[in-house]
Amino acid sequence: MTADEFARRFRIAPPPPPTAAETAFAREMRAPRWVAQLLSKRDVSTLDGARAYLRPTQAAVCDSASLEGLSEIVETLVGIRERGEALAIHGDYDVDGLTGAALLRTGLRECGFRDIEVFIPSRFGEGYGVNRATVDALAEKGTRWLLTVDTGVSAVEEVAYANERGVRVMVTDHHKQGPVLPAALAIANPNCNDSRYPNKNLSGVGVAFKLVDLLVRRLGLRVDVSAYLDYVALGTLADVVSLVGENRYFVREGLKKLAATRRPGLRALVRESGARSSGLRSQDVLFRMTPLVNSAGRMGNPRAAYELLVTEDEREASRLLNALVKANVLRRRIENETTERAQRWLREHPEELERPVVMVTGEDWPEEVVGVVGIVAARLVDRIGKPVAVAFAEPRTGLLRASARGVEGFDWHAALLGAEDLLDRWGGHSQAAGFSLRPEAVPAFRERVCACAEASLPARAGADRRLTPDCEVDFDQVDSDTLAWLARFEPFGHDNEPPVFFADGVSLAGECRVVGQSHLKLKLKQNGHTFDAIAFGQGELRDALAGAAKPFAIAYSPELNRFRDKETLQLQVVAISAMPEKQE
Ligand SMILES: [Mn+2]
Repeated sequence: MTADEFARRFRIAPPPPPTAAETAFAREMRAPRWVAQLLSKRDVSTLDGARAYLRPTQAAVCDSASLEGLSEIVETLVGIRERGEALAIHGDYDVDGLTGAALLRTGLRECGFRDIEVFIPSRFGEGYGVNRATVDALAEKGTRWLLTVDTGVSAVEEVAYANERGVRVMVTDHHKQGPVLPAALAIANPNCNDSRYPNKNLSGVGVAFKLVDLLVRRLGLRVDVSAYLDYVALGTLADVVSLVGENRYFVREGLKKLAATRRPGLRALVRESGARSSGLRSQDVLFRMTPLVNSAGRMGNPRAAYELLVTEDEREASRLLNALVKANVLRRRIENETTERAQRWLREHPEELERPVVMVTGEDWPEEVVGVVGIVAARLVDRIGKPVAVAFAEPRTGLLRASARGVEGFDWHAALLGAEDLLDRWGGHSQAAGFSLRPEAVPAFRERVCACAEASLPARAGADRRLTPDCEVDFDQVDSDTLAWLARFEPFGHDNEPPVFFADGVSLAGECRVVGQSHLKLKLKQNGHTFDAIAFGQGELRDALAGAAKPFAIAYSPELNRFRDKETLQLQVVAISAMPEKQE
């Protein structure tokens, strides 16, 4: 690694010092100044606000009845229940859609529904959303009612077809609507244009929870709906929606429910995650549980994951979990192969990297890549720092099928909406979307999305990556109290990222060695205070650090390290800067 790379890779901008107001607020709260700084970043500047944020209660939860369309769905369901008619639930193959379907199935059964059938689409074949084949299957069986979760708001044609075949559709979804709404019996979706529901960040499983909550109230049943927050936490974290407002409460409570869940499948997942006995954290769910649940769908068998979520049998739970573990190993292999394919494509088309939006169009890729192109796009975004779409030619249809991931400042949903006339199918959010198009439409599509990016992204996006930690915290202020305060900000996730501290004038205090694949284990000191530290994936810095003549700055977060019953405070080093940038 050259000195130049060293400098480019680690640009740490010192965070602004606390303002007078923040310092005063910290004193009022009897908290360290960084706590006030973090709270003010989250728009909290009063004692009441701080209490509500650090210890969210039920008061954060919005009234389920205020979600438009939900009351109509509940009334229809009450009729279906009274008449004992068959009901089909249509979910999705990702964790949000799977937990949503599982929550609805379990919740409706607890409310006395007997005849429920659940559909989970496959990524392979028809792909995302309601399709005609499902409608046909229902019509032939004589099932007249279809309830969607995490999908449906863009199924205009499919719902029209269902109406033709005598199947009435009730939509619960959280995706942004298109220009036309489907002719469903009712649509409950906080992201419909005219919805005034305050939480636009509700996940698909969150909407399902609202439905069961309202239904339980309507039927006057004594059902503890909070028991369903285990599903809500899992789907909400996996969908990477904003963890603010009621979502923060749902995930915080839901993680407790998940840690103590009685559902055999969820218990097996928690065990497999290797979560600490002291409590399940969002990281355990995001990095260990959701990849497993997702792997089934990525490898073409989402049903196994759904069955795991709802099974009441311990033996079946461990059998299904094993299947998921195997699928996950396979997923990892295909993901690596596909990443290599995409990188090879980019080497062969270097001009593509010059564009503001990068689109890889793989030909002759095997269909199995369909489950991993989204992850590969995300990996490329990480490296390139620009919006990326990864597409491959689907042999069955001759269409290019793509998965897209974004960067801040670029909205894939808006870009796709602006290119809708060139697309076959599309859907998604601002940061993650999927679409398909005819190969001949690619040049025009490229131009359209690149123009969209040029209008919205700063000129040198991706070229200059810097890290601005949240607040400056010197080593002499780091102790077990720091960890206790940090824990109050959990659960971490989207829009509530784990705080990153800044410390300058840091130097090596002895140990500095590479452990595992490429991690750096080191001892750091600042003003006479010394800590053990770990820097994941930064092993290549060892020589540069060992030879560093001057102190350096770090971005870090303190954590408790447990090793053989021994607990020590160590620093997780996010980045090391040989030469921290002066503030501009
Ligand atoms: Mn979703």
